[in-house]
Amino acid sequence: MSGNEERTFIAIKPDGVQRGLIGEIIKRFEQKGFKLVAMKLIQADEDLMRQHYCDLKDRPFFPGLVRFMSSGPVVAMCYFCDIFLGSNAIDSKPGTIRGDFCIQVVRNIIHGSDSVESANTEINLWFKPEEICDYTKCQDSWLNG
Ligand code: IDP
Ligand code: MG
Repeated sequence: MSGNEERTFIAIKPDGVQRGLIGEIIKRFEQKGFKLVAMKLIQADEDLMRQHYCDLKDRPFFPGLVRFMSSGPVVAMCYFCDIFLGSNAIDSKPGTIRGDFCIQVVRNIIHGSDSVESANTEINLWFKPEEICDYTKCQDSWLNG
């Protein structure tokens, strides 16, 4: 068991794309050694965002969140990665993506699945099976002793 056997869904939100942070964010996942298996730049429509955030549909900020998330392109990605993002921008520690790059709760640059179950739901929502690559990374044997 390498410790990062689970798939997770990560999205760079419209504010991260507009602020030119795509490379900076991908760099962090890359240098950590996580395996990227799918990636696309996509302009999501409101329907997709309503489904993506369906757990939050009764929250007062839901309509604004759906509008924000469909206001520009997002970078959708799937990684083998055992971390889940868990805190809002205000509580995020320096060194984390939110801690380093944002100061507010809505425009917080990045989405990450919060559990294995939500990751699977989100990956199926954003990607077709044929968009997910199956390959071996040569660094696996160096990272997982
Ligand atoms: P998470 O992204 O840290 O998992 P969630 O509670 O799942 O946070 O909320 C999803 C997204 O909804 C947040 O990333 C943020 O963009 C937005 N959001 C969360 N709480 C609020 C709020 O109180 N007001 C406005 N937007 C919010
Ligand atoms: Mg969440």
